[in-house]
Amino acid sequence: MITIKQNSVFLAFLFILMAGIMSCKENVPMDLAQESIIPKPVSIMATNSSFKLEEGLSIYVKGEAEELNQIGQYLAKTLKPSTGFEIEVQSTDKEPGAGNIYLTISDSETELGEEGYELIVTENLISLNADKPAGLIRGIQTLRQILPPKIESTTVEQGPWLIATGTITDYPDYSYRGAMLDVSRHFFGVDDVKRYIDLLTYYKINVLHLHLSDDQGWRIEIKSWPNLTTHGGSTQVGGGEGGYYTQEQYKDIVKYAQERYIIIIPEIDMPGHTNAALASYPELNCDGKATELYTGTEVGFSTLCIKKELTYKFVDDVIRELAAITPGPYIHIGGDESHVTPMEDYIPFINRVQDIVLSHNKIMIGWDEVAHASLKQNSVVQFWAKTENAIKGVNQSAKVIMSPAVKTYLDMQYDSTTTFGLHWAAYIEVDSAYIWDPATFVEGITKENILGIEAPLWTETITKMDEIEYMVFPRLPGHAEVGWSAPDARDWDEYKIRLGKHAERFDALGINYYKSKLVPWVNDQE
Ligand code: NGO
Repeated sequence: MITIKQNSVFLAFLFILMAGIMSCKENVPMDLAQESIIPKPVSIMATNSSFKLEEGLSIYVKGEAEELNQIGQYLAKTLKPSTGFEIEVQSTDKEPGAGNIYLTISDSETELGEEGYELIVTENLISLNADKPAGLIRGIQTLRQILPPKIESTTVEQGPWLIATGTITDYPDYSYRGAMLDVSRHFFGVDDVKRYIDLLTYYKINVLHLHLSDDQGWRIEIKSWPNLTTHGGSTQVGGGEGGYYTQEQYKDIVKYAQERYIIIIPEIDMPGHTNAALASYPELNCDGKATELYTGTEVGFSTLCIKKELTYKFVDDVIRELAAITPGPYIHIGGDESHVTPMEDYIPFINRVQDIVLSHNKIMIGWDEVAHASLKQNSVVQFWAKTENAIKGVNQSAKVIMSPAVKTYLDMQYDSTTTFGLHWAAYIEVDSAYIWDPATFVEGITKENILGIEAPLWTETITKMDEIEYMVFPRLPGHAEVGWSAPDARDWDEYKIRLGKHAERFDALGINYYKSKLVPWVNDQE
């Protein structure tokens, strides 16, 4: 039997409970550990409540540094279209009041490193802390991914903009996580490249390698050799009009990438894959005659004239001009498939080009064939086809970028029904692109030898942005996770569910993606 005293204790308890529920009616319970973040963070600690993003909030950055202010502006701009909020960015030296976002750089270095971050969401505040500015940009992508998918909408949407509370601590497994875009076989303008950069940013990729020259087109203005672009850039595969970037446009791309802490690596492919240059300047040919422009898709038929001194003046001019507008540390010199350059010419050519790259204070990267040459300290080998080449590189103490065609080539078709793309290396379904470990893929190449991974998109068959997106999504998020998250944290069966939930984000971002049957797409289940 319940006594009156017990009854009143019970009522008081009920009152406190109700008051509690009412006072935090805003703070809907949510579980941060259930959010689908790609790449998967190192650790998530959920505290099972929520923060609500509301009109009037500000982004506070600690200190006066212009770089932090810019990152604050980037976040404000990202949140604006869908929320409609005019978010002010203010500098401060103490923790801001409730309802705001607070970006800070640690006073001393921690385990977070170059790109790590700690995101702490409480009912009152979102704080994002990093050792370096790049970490804040990476953490902002996580913040975007734990907001409702419609946060990516380009038009104003209704909230509530709820975020689950807790702490995410995160940093990458590999420091180099790249994507490559071939703008030579088909040309893609500045706006397409910027969109590509935005999509890479969302998955914490930090390198965009641009394949700027090939047989079919020269795509970067070189002021001392103007015909390269006016003639060599005037067509593309299939005979379309091609195009090129002026140096000003290239600098604009570099700056856009830099604001997202992505480096641009320019590639001038040589001594093979050079028909566009050979067609633009007769004197670059051994016989002094210009070749015809080429709009087919064969490879391996062209070569610079190794024995002419002018060839090295040409290479030096090109690398000098490129190095001057490329703040990143690398220049890629191609070196692949030089089938008509005898090995006794190929080796001294690469050695000399390597010296030219070094003389302009850049680090040389080459496709795996360059390991036949004598690699200098710091030169990097990009493994794509031949394991024995990659091992030759490692034996010379070079670091390797892992781009095995059978796993990372984004131009490989998903299966035999895919409309665009090639399949010379493999059909690569979404699971196959995800299930591999760079550190065990090639016997004899271990994690210490590896700089990171890169997923190249060659564009012999790809003509527009929609087609780029179809080949890149949904494989790119998987490559991003292979580069960022440690192997023991990766599991296809768990990943495919997270990926399936990104469908709503792809839709909001307007991405044209391949709806693989292997993935449980959340927008199919509604
Ligand atoms: C190869 C070749 C490229 C092709 C690509 C097509 C490398 C490094 N060289 O990769 O010229 O476009 O395959 O998949």
